[in-house]
Amino acid sequence: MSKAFYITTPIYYVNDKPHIGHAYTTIACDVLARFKRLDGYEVKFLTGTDEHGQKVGKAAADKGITPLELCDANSQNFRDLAKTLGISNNDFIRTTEERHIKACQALWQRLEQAGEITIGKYAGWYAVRDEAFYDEGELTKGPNGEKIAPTGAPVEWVKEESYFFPLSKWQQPLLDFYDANPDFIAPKSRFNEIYSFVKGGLNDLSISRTAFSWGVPVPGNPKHVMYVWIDALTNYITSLGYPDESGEMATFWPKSDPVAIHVVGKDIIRFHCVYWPAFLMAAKLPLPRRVFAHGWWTVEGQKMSKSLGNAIDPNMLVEKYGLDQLRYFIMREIPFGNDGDFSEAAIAGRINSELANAFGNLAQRFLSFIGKNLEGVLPEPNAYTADDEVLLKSCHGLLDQCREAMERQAFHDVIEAIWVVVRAANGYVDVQAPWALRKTDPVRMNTVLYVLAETVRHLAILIQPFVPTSAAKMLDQLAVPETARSFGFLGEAHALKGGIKLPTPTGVFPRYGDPKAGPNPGKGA
Ligand code: ME8
Repeated sequence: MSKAFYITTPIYYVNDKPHIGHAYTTIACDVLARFKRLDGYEVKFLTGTDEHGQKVGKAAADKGITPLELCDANSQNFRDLAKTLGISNNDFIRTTEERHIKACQALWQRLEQAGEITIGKYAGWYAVRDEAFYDEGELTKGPNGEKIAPTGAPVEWVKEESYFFPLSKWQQPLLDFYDANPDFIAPKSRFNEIYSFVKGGLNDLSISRTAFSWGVPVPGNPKHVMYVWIDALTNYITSLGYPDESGEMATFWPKSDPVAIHVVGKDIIRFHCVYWPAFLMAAKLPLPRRVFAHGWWTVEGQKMSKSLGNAIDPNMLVEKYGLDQLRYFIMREIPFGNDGDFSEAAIAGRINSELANAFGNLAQRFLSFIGKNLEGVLPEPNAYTADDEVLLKSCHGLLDQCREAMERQAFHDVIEAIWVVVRAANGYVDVQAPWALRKTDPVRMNTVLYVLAETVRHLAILIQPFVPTSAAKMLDQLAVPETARSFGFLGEAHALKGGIKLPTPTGVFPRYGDPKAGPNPGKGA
């Protein structure tokens, strides 16, 4: 039976244009999904758009269109982005879909039947921009003396009939759960942040609104629509077919040994690490395995904002630098979990030093040498020297290292482990100098070229999740069949056969020119 793995991005609000921040989360999830598939898992990968709430209602009204018209247009931008980024999601959910409304209402009824929903009156502060409630004590004064939320969003006093979820009652069960599952929230700093937040006490949560109607109607009382976060979080099980608990629910949301990982930005951890597990516990449904909250990108040292107009369009980056180049950079530049800064100088630098010079050249040099001098035939190896054994051993040990880092969602560590071998292989070329051996010791030259080919085969197989198109080109050039590119083919048992004919090599990772003036190197790369 195959192992299951479920990976989700947040569902993005449709009132924003997709930018580098959204691309980041989605690419990270795609890398994980691809890694797990190559490692033999049955993977479900979900992304989508969050389409209800007061914010969307208001934005549509401002434009003079219906909320659904706004959602249709803007949801498509996220779907198109996923395509541009080469994302391998198996489902794209929209919260306005019938299947989702059905799932939300089923979850609501289940909570109601469990005695977890009561009706009362809500009076308090609400920030439409954040779609979040705030306590008086959390508010500060804005520039004009008005009250603002900790995020800087304006708040309004809301007083209306509302349904409530008794979140306070779940304080201790949540703390017990965190204690028993210290890996539920990653990285550790976020775990600590949530733990102390919950320890500080929880207020019951208003979970319905009557002031607007753009939402999922509360079953039996359609004057109310559900609070947008109860609606949004439910998407993770809607996609699995909930309320039907067989099928994908049984596979990807199992009763024990959870397999789901939610990757989110650090801005929305409270919703994912406090509300979501509390709703699930109250509904007596299983919990996901982990919420990983990554850090925040700034751009050229500045926070991205609508007013500054500095949000970076990922489509532009793909056009300018190439898709794999962007995917590699974004996963390499900052340790996953930390904040980071996006700069064009940094992406150009990594493309040239790491992809073009280090990895691209490693493959290109020996492949064109074989093409020119050996009629493109991969030579048979002879007896291995200690240097050969060391390099091959480091290749054979890579999968375990990558797996271990991937279990922690430490993408940067996976890349670094691969690059340790890239650097070792370049050092090996310098020491062995195969080009000089052609005249002096062709037998030894054959072995060196073979060891390099076998090394690049390992590196290219393992780097596929990050740079799928380029890795595929590299594997094509080594004549590795498409059916022999999963992690099961790593190691000696599936080593390349000497004597095979290799296709004419072409460069896989071109250099990027002057970032301001240069031609696009990534095109077609
Ligand atoms: O919060 N740096 O949607 P959203 C890194 N609909 N990541 C960033 C980023 C940045 N500067 N800006 C955005 C919502 N992100 C809800 C989610 S889930 C049930 C509902 C990414 O459109 C990051 O993943 O505001 C963040 O959590 C997400 O976009 C917020 O997307």
